[in-house]
Amino acid sequence: MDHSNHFEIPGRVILQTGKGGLPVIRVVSDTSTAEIYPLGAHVTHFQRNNEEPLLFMSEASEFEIGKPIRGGVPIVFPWFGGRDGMPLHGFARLAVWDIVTSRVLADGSVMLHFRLPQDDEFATDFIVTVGDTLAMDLTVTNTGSSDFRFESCLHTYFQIGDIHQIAVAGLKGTRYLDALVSEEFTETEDVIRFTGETERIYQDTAAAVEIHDPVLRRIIHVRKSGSKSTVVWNPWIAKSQRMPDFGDNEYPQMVCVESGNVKENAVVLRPGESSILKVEISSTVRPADF
Ligand code: TA6
Repeated sequence: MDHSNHFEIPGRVILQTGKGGLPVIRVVSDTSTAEIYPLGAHVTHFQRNNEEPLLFMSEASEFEIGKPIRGGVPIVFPWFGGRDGMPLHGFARLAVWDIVTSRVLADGSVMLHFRLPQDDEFATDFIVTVGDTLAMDLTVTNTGSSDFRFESCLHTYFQIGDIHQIAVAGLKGTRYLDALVSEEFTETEDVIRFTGETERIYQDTAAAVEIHDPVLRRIIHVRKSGSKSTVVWNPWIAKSQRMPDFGDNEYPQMVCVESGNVKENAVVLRPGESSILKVEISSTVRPADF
């Protein structure tokens, strides 16, 4: 890891010792705060001033080199899901990313640029802009001499008031794979509601998604570009109990809405080509009658 702290900006970008003794970068914009671990270039916290945090972080998460962090925004790359003998969701989130630069922008937001340590086949950059929204750009460039096929996903864990009361809108009419039964369906409902373990991989959708939360009285907006897949996941009770780094009683307070390009939406880059996955997270606070 880059141990120099050239990227620090007094009062804005501060290198601290985080959980598990790992380095963490605390970011302070005019209207929000965030925390990013160089391990995985993992955004673990984003909170707009005077609002509840927008990202969920498991109290049971491990913070250890070589172990995934459970919560926030895991960067899934270069594959989604399991692969024989390889880490779940790829190796990018297990790597310690270099910090290229940081900057305070004219609107009072703060930008940080991370780079995955060099690989001959591809270059991977992650730019996070912390401000009134949380904007994340994952850029992959094929630096090799043959086609490069990969999956990617910003596997975002959102903080919610109660999984039983939220509604996820924006995916009506979209085809999805129900990963629990390995069967394809088309979304017929205006909103998705949760009554049990849910893991749906929506394909060929560029749609923005809204999480309506009457308990925290807000709507979370997930806008994206360069992405054809949206994954919606909640582990519910049994799977929560099977995950050692996830509390048995945490599932009501989180939902994953993941934006990327997975399965049949995987990306193929010819030599020299790049692709950018952009995700922007924001929220609208709703009046008491919501
Ligand atoms: O995206 C859903 C999923 O594949 C679930 O099956 C579960 O394994 C989850 O991802 C784990 O994600 P994480 O990034 O926390 O390891």
